[in-house]
Amino acid sequence: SRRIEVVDTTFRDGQQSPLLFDTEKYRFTLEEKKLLLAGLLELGVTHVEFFSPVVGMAEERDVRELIAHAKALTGRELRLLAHCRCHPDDIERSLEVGCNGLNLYLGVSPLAQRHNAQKSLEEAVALASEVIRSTRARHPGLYLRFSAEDAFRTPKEDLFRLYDAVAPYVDTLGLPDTVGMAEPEDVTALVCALRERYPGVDLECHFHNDRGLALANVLAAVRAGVRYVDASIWGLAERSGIPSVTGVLFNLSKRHPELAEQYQLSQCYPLNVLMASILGTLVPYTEPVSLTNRTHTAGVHQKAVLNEKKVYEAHNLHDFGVDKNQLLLGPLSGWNLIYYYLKEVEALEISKEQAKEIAHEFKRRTHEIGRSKKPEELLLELAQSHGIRKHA
Ligand code: HCA
Repeated sequence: SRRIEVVDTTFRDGQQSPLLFDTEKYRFTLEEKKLLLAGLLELGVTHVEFFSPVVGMAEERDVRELIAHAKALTGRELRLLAHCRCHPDDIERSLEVGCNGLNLYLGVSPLAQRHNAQKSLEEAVALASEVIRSTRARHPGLYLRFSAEDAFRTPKEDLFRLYDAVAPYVDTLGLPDTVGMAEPEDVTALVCALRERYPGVDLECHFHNDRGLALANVLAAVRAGVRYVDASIWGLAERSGIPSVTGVLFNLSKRHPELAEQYQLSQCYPLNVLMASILGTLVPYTEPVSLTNRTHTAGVHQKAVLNEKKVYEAHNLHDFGVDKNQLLLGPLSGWNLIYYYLKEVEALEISKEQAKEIAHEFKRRTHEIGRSKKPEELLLELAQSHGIRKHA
């Protein structure tokens, strides 16, 4: 049966993320890339996309080194892909540095044609099909994918015109939502149309998150029959990015339990933490596989979770490597957490009645929290003023 594969593009679209500028990093160092690559391979990712070497000398050197590093780290078969224009130079240099597959692209949406390709539809179709046909002739076994950039703003007849011309020579047709236009229903419709028209060709999706719909669109695409899903660590990519590798695996594995055999899902959270340590920021709070999703702040939630985690933790994040949860002591906490905190964490001899009294005062004085005190300091101060002592 069709095996779903994540295609990681942290080293390509990921390096186009504005977050690399916000953090004044601009690009990952080779050492950082090696660490990230090792993390991806440990998770079981086998498809990794790089810039084509024509992007610059530093990237060219890194791609060479990373390909050697990847082969040294694992005996598994890897698809090491170069993101390439339909340009013979890009193609030859990508193969020369050791890539064993090409992710080719060209846009024929009215805007892309006018501003990028500066070619008529017929010229663009002729260029793509000629370059891809001759690449296939020269490299019969090479993995070739072709994407029509901005597919969702391309009139369907133009998209078909282009894909009809290249489909005989490629393994996979890509479906990029370059500027985050699509809704899940649009995705379903286009994937179904492409599957019907090109039954022998695999499909790949590359969805940008401008509307916050990228992950929902991935779910729709896979349900409709897409095989390859582009993602990156944290979803880093141009503008607001694409789906994160771990968010994709976390969500897809609900309907596709076989992914738990294909991937080491417990490596998801460590991979997100690795990126956090490289960027020097926290794992984003919008990331599904995060400690944030096992953190509780409201008194009602904290009380319930103290007795039964499942009440407010519906997903088994433990399997994805988030092996603890946390209840944050703060202005919204009630006596249950205060009792738990003073008794279990601070090892104080305290009754439930005392905890309720302290909780009452704690609530009254929450305006001090964050100004002059941390919640823990205020609570210990109150416990002391109630004469509460450590266990003997
Ligand atoms: C871009 C290119 C791309 C490529 C997607 C693909 C896009 O930066 O414009 O190769 O499938 O989103 O169209 O990232």
